[in-house]
Amino acid sequence: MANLLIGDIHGCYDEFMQLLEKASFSSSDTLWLTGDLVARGPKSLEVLRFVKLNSAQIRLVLGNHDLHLLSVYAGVAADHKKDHIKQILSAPDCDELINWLREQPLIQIDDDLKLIMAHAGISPQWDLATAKKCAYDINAVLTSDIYPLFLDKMYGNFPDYWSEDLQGFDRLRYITNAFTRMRYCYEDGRLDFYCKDSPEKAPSKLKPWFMLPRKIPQDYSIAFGHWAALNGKGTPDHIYALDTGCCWGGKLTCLRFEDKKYFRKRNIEAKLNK
Ligand SMILES: [Mn+2]
Repeated sequence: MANLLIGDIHGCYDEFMQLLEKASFSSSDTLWLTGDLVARGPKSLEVLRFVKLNSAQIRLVLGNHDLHLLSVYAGVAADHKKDHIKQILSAPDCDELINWLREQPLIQIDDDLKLIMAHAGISPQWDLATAKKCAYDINAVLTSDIYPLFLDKMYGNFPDYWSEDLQGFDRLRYITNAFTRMRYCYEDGRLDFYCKDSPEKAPSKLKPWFMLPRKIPQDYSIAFGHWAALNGKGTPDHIYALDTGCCWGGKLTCLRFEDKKYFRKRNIEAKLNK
């Protein structure tokens, strides 16, 4: 009956399967996946099929690459060759996979476990009720008939500051960016999308989002992925960075929430090349 939290899989299906075995994943467990199931790694189609098939015991959030796949499918964004998502787009079950994917949320909250998960994190400007409402609004538009229009308007770095007064696509763009792309913030909570350095090298005016004072209740843990350069390190207690860059030759990480035990699987090709 364990809750197993796994970082960004990014098409690394073989490592995902090996990690489930290593963590003794069984039919009574719940898997929490931080999103970015697809792109970069070689087997995105296999990952999507597995997650959809086992969705009754999986809690998933969408990442920026999952949203990009939806955009390519909807015809509003270009396919990057390095993403290896062609297999998905030409698969016989493509429509079913995509329609299932766009029903997935941007946040998972378990009030008994006191655990929250989002792909990049939770905006420091949001309390829990606001985060829930914002995630709900993206889910509503993604599951509507106008979802291609939303995806077309989704790209861009602004607005970078949350306000209750934001409206329409500006509001939806801020929400999507905070949940799926955020790394650094200014002291006042404004988002930055330009700095790619690790926290030691970043300008002092920028702080990782999780180092700012939070409005989320202190007794809740937060799990997130997206930021492979952290390599799982440098977060405060009860904040878990789970993307350890498997698709970049790093590892796929699983955290068993009950006893905080970690399981890891190295990228298979990186292992072979060693
Ligand atoms: Mn990501």
